Amino acid sequence: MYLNSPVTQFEGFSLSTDANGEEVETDKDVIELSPITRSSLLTSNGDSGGYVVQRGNALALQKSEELQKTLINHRNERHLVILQDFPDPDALSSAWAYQLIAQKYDIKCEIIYAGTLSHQENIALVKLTNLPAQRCNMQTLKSKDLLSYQGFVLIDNQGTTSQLLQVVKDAGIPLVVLVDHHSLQGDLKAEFTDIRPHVRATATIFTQYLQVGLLAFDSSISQHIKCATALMHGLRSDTNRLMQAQEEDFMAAAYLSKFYDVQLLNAILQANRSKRVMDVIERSLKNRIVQNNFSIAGVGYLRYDDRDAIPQAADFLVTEENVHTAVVYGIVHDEDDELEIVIGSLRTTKLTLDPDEFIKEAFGQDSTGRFFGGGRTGAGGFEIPMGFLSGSNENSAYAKMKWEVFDAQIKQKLLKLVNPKDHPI
Ligand SMILES: [Mn+2]
Repeated sequence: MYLNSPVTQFEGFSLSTDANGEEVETDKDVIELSPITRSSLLTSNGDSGGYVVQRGNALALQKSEELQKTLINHRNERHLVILQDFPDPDALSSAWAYQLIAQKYDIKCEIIYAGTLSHQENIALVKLTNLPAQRCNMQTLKSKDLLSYQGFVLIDNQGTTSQLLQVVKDAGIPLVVLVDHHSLQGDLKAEFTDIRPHVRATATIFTQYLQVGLLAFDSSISQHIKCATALMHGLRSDTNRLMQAQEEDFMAAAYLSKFYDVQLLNAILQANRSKRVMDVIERSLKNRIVQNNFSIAGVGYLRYDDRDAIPQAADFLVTEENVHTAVVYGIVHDEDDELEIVIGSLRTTKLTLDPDEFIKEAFGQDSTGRFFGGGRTGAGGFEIPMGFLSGSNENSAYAKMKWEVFDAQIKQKLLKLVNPKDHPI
């Protein structure tokens, strides 16, 4: 079943936040270490109800100390920080925070992604803050001197959404650090792992690392102000402007509020949509079918650079009355490589719908056992490579037929879950 019962959700929540006697023990384990300052996390919540925060923070503190040890072990190395092919603000800002932290341990990090920055806000974020992330496709990465990197790092992803993973694996580069808040996607082993699916944004996790002293932000350093602004943007965008934020996320936002630049954030948020994105949203409106409070829309073919129009269309469709979940998908084509891929986004406001389970159940796995997609609270996505059927779209009859087949198949798979009664197994 893809639906979590409200009870399960509640239990999941209380498990991660409940106070109990173990807390003291957890503290004891780590108290021996560390130059990390414990004060900012653990003493700020002495009032009633503070235990909820404390419990989460004991984990944050423990993880920060583990991360610090790992960084110390890797002093003077060079690492590749790999983001998903189409990085979002949460990934971009968290990677930047990681780079700044690692710098303190004389580790040089290059932040790379294989796809493109498609969302207008992401382009604005990178430009306005000088965020040090670089596009690097598979060819470019292969042509680098891969022996000069002693490790790679995955942030806000677990390798399943990056084409670059295989290249670094083939080159024998070890996975040093893995930090994410999506549900567990595979069996990648990292020297340091911090996967916390109950936290709403990776930016929250990195803000906690900063807060306990892995790097002290200084409001007289412009780079710190910009990174704090980026983290605030990442945190807001992964929590639906804090609407889905939990206490930990709010605490992180409160910390960032001491450093971030409101005007800069405003400038990032006011980036305008391109006409092509508006056209995709228009297509999604025209093509949508609404059944059982699900709105489903195929938008046909899109250019690679406009890929982010799909989640934006889903964001829009989910705002319709009597709709709690929207799924938008299209065929994205990369003109250079004749490569085509079906890309889809899900947005939901239904608390009991788990996007990760929904997408995994709807689309299943490929022949290697890898799921076509997954998700987190409120949002999910999927990518289905078209392989042999890619290209030849100059034959418009073929292109049309191809779209119709994929459109029909995706709808069938989704509607099986939307109207389970109509599709007895
Ligand atoms: Mn995220």
